[in-house]
Amino acid sequence: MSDGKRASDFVDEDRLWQRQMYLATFGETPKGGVNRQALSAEEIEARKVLMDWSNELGLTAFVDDIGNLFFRREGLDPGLAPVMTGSHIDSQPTGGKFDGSYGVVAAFEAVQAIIDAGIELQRPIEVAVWLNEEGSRFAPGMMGSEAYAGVRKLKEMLPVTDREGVSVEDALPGALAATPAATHREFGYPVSAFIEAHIEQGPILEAEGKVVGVVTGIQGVRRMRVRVTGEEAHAGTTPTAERKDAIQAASKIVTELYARINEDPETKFTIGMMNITPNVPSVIASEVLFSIDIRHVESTYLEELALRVETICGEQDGPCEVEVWRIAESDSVYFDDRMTGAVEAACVALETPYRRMFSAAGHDARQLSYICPTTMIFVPCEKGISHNEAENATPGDLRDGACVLADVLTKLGNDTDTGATGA
Ligand code: HGY
Ligand code: MN
Ligand code: MN
Repeated sequence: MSDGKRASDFVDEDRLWQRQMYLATFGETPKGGVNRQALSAEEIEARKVLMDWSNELGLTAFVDDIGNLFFRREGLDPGLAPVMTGSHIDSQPTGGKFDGSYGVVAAFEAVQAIIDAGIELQRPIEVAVWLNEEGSRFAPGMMGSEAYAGVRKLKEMLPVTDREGVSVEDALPGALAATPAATHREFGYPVSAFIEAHIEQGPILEAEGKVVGVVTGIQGVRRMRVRVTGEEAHAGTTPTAERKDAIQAASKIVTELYARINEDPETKFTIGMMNITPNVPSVIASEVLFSIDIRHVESTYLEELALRVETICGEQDGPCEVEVWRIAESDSVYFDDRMTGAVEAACVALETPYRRMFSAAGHDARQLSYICPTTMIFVPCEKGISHNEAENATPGDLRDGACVLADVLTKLGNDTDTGATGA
């Protein structure tokens, strides 16, 4: 290590910001946001940039069968499992410049700072880029980290199609072919610990004047679909009593759901997607398919809410058929105290104002927490806005998060006690 300097001393705010802004050009939207959905042409171009950054740093690239990318800096003891850090680069269709991509850019910055500081670590460090975290194109999301952690099988993911009928299986080869220098790796490659940097996607840090959130866990989620089936008929000639109007039936269900699921202000209940068939003015709708996304920190109560959705759907006694099913469900997870302690200690040493907090948004770190000690570092975003093209953050906050990350990676990278940090 160069005269006692820490890796954080070598974090370069401008370099980090330039990388962040350059990545945001892939899928950039006129309103200043990003539309870089999983396996899209924009995301494939961005993956090539990550390969270039990896080459510039002398890292070794790996890829697995779902397209997760791993960029590895060797450690002094090749027999030790790596410490991993990273996030996702896919976005929502009206996403922002920072959601996911910050965690990848901060990871590259932290590794570069460790290299620039002349720090050799016992463990390898790997930058992980998880495929399809968002699930906006191929639902449900988290495909990369779930395949890696063994939560869901690849064969369940490959048939999933987007709105144009393109499947993951159709789209994946293009992404894999774009990074030929990445060596193939099996799922479940051993990992000693995982830490993800991410914007908070909420208002707390900014409101409290804190720079870093030491994330202690992620709240649970239930992702569901409801299909209401009626019958297409003429808008002008069909008597009211004979109509099987899917929009009318779905509207009743939606009103009931908003009335009966939202009793606890801590519940986050969202109907974000609604597809109507045939969706033309003079035909009575034959089908309404809509999404349900429920979040709550109390897993037992969350399950109660999912059951309540199913009851409400079952109560519908009109002429339309109603189906409801679950596509993804996770309970709240709580991160390893040693990992949150390591982040907290780095914040104290750097005199970076921080607070411990729970994540209301979902992240790939959930899946990693099932297989190794895990935590996250949050940084503020303007007014907490995210999943919105106005998403914004400051170069200084991004730098401070990367400084904490660089020093935590240095600590974990020399933690060879496998009991302390997994493999
Ligand atoms: O849905 C989520 O919480 C994540 O941002 N995809
Ligand atoms: Mn994200
Ligand atoms: Mn997101």
